[in-house]
Amino acid sequence: MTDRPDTPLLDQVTTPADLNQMSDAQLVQVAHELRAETISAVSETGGHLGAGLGVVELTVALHAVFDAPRDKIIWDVSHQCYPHKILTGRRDRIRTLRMKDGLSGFTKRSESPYDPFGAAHSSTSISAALGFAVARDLGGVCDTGHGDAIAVIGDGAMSAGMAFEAMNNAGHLKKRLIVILNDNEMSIAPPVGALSSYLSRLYAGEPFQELKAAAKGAVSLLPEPFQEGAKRAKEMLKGMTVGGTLFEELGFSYVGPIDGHDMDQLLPVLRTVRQRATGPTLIHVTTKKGKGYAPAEAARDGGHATARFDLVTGKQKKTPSNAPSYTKVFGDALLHEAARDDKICAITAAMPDGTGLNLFAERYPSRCFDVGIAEQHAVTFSAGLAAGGMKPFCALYSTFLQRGYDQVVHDVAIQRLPVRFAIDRAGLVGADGATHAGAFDVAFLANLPGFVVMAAADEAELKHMVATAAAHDEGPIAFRFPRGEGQGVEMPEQGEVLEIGKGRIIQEGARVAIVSFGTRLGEVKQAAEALAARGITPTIADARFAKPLDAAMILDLAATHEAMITIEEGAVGGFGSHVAQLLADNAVFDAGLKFRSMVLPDIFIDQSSPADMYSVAGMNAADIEAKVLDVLGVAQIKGKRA
Ligand SMILES: Cc1ncc(C[n+]2csc(CCOP(=O)(O)OP(=O)(O)O)c2C)c(N)n1
Repeated sequence: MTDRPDTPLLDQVTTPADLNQMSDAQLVQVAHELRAETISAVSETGGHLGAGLGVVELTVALHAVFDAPRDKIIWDVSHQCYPHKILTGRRDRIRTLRMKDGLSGFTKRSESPYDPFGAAHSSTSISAALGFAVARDLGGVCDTGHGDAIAVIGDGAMSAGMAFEAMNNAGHLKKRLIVILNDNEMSIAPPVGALSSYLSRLYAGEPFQELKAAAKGAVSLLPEPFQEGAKRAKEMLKGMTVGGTLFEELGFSYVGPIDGHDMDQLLPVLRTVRQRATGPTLIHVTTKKGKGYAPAEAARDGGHATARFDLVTGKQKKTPSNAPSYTKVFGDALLHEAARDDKICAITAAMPDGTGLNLFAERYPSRCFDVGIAEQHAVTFSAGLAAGGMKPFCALYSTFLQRGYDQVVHDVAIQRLPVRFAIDRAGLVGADGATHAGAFDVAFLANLPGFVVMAAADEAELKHMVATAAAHDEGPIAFRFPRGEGQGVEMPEQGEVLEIGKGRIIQEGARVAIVSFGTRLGEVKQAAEALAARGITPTIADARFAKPLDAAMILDLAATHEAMITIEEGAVGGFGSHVAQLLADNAVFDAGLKFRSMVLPDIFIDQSSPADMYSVAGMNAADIEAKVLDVLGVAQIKGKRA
């Protein structure tokens, strides 16, 4: 392990309490070593790099000044928590980040008492911290005791509605609560929106902390050396009108902006706030994403997320792929449709690259909208666009669409507005774990009257579904596709408009019909090959639609087979449940059809490779084969013979 960094001081830190004994100069050195250790670990594991590097000094300062786990440090999104994990007793496992049975890439209550609140979706930290603050004041009992509640939230996450809802409530409740706004002028992509411009204005030019604090009487929250300047500024300001910051208007004391890489600013400000804060206080810290690692600093996204990489060159170690990613296929297919129809527009919630809309944004900037981390708004904005005569494609990850669910029901479905939902990362996603699994969208969309819900079985099917969605003006329509590469199938020149509610037969067989919804079809085909060796040829169908179901096809298969198995990359309540309902309603079970539905198990599956997660879920080819044998009673007979 010779290429591990030399970290003599960090080696002495096993819990944050060890930092309390250190001088400020030593804390600077610890930060330096912590940065090196973080870079070294992520070069081995891959993961979120840039955000963590940006908060190294802040992490050390917070743990040196506050008393976790009694004080609750709540990291928003928590993709920046690796340095925090290293300081809080998890350094020995830091090189297992995001791996099976390893550390989660996010904070997780079950992992450590130093993670008082789990996250991964953004903008929840202020609400959670306020909850802790109120619980503390009402005498709530917490294993780790009660102290300060501190939310650390990025400028990107701060733009979401939830953050404002929480500040609105916090300003009203007036509880002691500390919010640290980590402003690196980056989201994953460059941040968008009026709040982002506002924050930039807050520190354009003058020594803002002195003026604003003076104007609002927050001088006492500044450490001594700053106070002098602030008093002078106050004198200067007499007779002038200075508006409060937005945060002050919401009832927070505002301190900042301060340089989040300068311990000489961080430590005294945090100490003073700790000593003197009475109500909600916001400390505005400016940082640089990817700080201290040149390749991350230079990257377009500040090194937001990375594969494993070479420490010296920064070059990422990715396995080359043969097929295009589903995301890329979607992005290209939408471009194709948009070239033919100028009413098509695209909406992303802060993920232009992740959703493949980056190309669309370049080609048709006036028809592409990055609305910031604001899924609820993205959905209703799309509904408005549809009502106004446009053809909006609202491109969200399955897991983030969850946040816009009422908008899907209330604004889109009830009004039967033709919003096209492109649902990426549908199914299990691997290293990001349970928080990012796209497990529920089929269940929560297919039960909505008038919704069309499709799943692509491969990348060619995805292209057809984009064309189908573009052509569908009668109401809402959604298509889902997984993370990762396609199957390598031949791509059609032009997407074909599919008949709504019509599945397709992939293979004619006998005795058992496997009806697949989505990309498990590949595993089903593999299972069929293995079954052929046993003389069993299942019929295979690709349902394409969970809503409306191809009732004729399914009932026909039920009538001509002794058993039926459905499979989908989703939780119970989705495609298989709708098929079961159809069969029950048509008295098919009365006639003795054997029916099994393969869905994700009723657990949240921890991070691992997607293939391994699917094996935990029992959804790989071998599991499908076993299910067929089981439903046909073959396994038992074999067992009896043995
Ligand atoms: C609800 C939700 N939508 C989208 C995301 C994807 N996402 C993860 S981090 C991130 C950017 C966060 O930016 P910021 O808060 O400024 O933190 P930074 O990464 O710049 O430190 C986004 C959009 C998410 N985690 N949660």
